[in-house]
Amino acid sequence: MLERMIFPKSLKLFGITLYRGPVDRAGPQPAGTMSDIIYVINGPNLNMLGTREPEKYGRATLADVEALCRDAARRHGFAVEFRQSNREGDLVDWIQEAGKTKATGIILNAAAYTHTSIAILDAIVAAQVPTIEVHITNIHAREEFRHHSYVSRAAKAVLAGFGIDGYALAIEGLAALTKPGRG
Ligand code: CA2
Repeated sequence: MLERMIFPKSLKLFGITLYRGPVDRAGPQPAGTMSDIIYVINGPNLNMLGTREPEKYGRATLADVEALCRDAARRHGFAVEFRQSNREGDLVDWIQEAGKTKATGIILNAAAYTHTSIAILDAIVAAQVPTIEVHITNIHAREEFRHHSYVSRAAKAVLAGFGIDGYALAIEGLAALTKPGRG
């Protein structure tokens, strides 16, 4: 309470409203402004990272991926909403949330839903938030059914095959893309 009085969330000075950032995580964003939040959204089975199939997905856990993302994001002044779910609808809800809160970007590893989900594609299109698709493995060097991605149709960029470093690289890319005057 006292903090809110000393450091208000917004301050109107000479007709200009200044917003303190990072603003309330995932809270509503004033009309027309972009938050400094990036959503890192992970799909089904990625909670098992580091516990099975290390030859394919490596030994790092999802907690390691989160730490990596927070580190990369901090370098660019982004706050991170890091999420994982095994349910398609959760991914859709979070993409919508990123749109409503005017997130700076979404880093999305939709895992197997990449190859099946028109619902996730529709959510990305509707959200109008730059979305970087990430895959730990090179999906094009794997089974035929992994070669097609619905997500790619709406993604600003795609990274596949860099292992978990792809997440950090995606955040670097997002920072470059969202610099004023770029796009
Ligand atoms: O390479 C990727 O990041 C994938 O998105 C991973 C998905 C796969 O369905 C996509 O084709 C490519 C699978 C995620 C499963 O993750 C596991 C991790 C450890 C152990 C078992 C599964």
